[in-house]
Amino acid sequence: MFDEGFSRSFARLMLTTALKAERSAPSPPAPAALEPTALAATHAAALACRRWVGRGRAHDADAAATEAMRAALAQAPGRGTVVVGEGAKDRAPMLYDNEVLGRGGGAFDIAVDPLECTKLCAKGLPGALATIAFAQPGSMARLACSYYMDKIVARAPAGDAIDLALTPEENLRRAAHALDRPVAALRVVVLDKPRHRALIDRLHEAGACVISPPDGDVAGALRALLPDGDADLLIGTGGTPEGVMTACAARALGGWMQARLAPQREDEAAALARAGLDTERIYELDDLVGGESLFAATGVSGGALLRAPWRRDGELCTDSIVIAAGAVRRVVQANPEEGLSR
Ligand code: FBP
Repeated sequence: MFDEGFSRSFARLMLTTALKAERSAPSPPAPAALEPTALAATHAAALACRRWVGRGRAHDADAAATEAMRAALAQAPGRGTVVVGEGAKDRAPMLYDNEVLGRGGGAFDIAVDPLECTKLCAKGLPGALATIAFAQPGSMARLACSYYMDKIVARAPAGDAIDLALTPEENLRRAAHALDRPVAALRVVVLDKPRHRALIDRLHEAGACVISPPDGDVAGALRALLPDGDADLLIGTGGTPEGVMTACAARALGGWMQARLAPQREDEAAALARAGLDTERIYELDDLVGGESLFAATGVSGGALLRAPWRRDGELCTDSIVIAAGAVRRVVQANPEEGLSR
């Protein structure tokens, strides 16, 4: 139909256009450069839900944290896509999967739980956190239709020795060998959930010390990942968004993690099947987050990891942790108290 000369010019034109588009696409901000955005988002969420601590209103606390985080992320110097957000499994307020936030520019991925441990917040118990993680665009696992996953988390050298496919007893044995300690000296975090009863019994039987908070496997994983953490391993089934955020912390710290999708309800299992996701597959850390990442959290209801917001000289202060580029930073942020809801 067209002569050869025309086809060649057309192909050249298409190539030039594609190259120009590539050149003009804004480059993604490095996750570590997004630290101020992450800290602003978790700080705002923690302050917004502070008035709901101990009020028995989990939904209101979640909604306040979510709205504050959404407003803070709208100011991000880039275009963040929510890859996995908490909320769908409990029909709670959420930042929606595929929601795009920010002032435009280079793209980045977001995993988020504006209020991790909603129930602890509602009950006024320690452990609730505002949490977020960022990673290079396209690098976070697309697992939004999954609510739960089996997780195993550790820092080196135990991490290099263990495997989710092995029994808990074998993992304890290998971790103990790697750490040159007896199994009795190992500390393992497992959430205190009915589904973990048999696992906890087996770990006790094997001689390990089991730490069982009622909720909070992000904080539990940090106990096993941070260089000064007081645990050696986290094992068990918990939320998928929490898992992806944990992977971002693990990757940024040079830690170790594996996960496997573990649907807890029929609708979840059906959604995984529809999406063609394999519940046998073991996701390595690189599968969960394949690029540079950052994790940040701010304390909401207090606890060993992060303080609840507090007043100081007419200012409201928050306590945050940010993990990026192999480093852990503790950050106190202050806001003039005037105008803030109590
Ligand atoms: P929420 O923010 O949903 O309250 O999460 C608390 C938590 O304990 C997570 O840390 C954990 O991953 C998840 O719940 C486990 O889910 P469930 O409470 O349904 O067992």
